[in-house]
Amino acid sequence: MAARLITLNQFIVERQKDFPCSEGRLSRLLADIGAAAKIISREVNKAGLVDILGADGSTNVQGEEVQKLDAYANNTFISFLRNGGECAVIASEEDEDVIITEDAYVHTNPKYVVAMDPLDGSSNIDVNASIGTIFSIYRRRSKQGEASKADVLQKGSEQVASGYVIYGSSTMLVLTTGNGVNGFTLDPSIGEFCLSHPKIRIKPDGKIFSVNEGNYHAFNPGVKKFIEWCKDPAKEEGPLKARYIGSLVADFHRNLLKGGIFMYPSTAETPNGKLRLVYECNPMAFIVEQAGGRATNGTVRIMDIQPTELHQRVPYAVGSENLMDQLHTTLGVWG
Ligand code: AHM
Ligand code: MG
Repeated sequence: MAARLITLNQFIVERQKDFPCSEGRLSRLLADIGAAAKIISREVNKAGLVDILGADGSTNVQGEEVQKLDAYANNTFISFLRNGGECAVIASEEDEDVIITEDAYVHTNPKYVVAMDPLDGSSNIDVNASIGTIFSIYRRRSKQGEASKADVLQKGSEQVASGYVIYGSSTMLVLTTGNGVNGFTLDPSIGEFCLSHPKIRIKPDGKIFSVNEGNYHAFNPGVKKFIEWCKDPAKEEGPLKARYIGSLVADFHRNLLKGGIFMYPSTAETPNGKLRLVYECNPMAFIVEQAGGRATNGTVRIMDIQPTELHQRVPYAVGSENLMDQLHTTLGVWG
């Protein structure tokens, strides 16, 4: 008998049964995110055929060139989240301030807020390498009609759900709602995300390290020492493999499935590293912890950091438990 096919929406509905008091509103929000991801996947797949590649000329709040697909992905997510009526506030990498979406839905009292990077790794778009969407869901804290930025500035440990979509050789959505991690692959023939990677666990011992070694000269001595440890052929397991795409979702996804560590450390010029706490580091941290791994800034668990700004950056290390232990032992700042 053929294995039972479970779509993302069926999976979400089945999980909802575990919470008898649930009103199904998170399920609807997750379904909206899945629907937006399918549309973006379609556009990403045909990006080389239509005039959607390359810069559209404007710059985002990080001072980076906005690619047309970035703007498309941002607009698509905002439109689905706004019209879905379950989201009170959206924070996006592409927008300087939060977008209050409850205005048209004050009567339904949306219960959630979403932080997202609609299209991460955008420098990879025009060379056809993998890119992704990252999202994070929190319960709103404000009263009905009073949604604000404060609703988004919550610690990662408060996340209700998080996930990412990788637009790779196939499109996959990886999701946690705090009860393990599951991966769904988009079957383009039926237009559905189908459960393909149930109960993902990250190996405690990984064999891959991922870091932009072009910045080696600027890393602090502890980070340099750890990189030398990774490459050391004399250790029992031999040297680790170096793999770096330069697209967080793709680097993270590979390490999640194969075991490894990803780092974007600080340098003297960039004391907070590059990656953004709220919509890049926290969602991935929730996933990796749910899969048995760890995520820190080298000193502190990422999900324990109180964000003070929407686009705040943090040094980031994420991956397999034993590699993270080795990193902290080398840096000398973790138990
Ligand atoms: P983006 O949000 O502007 O796309 O930048 C984030 C990306 C991550 O996907 C990736 O991990 C990192 O930037 C790579 O940076 P670098 O090219 O400095 O190694
Ligand atoms: Mg990004």
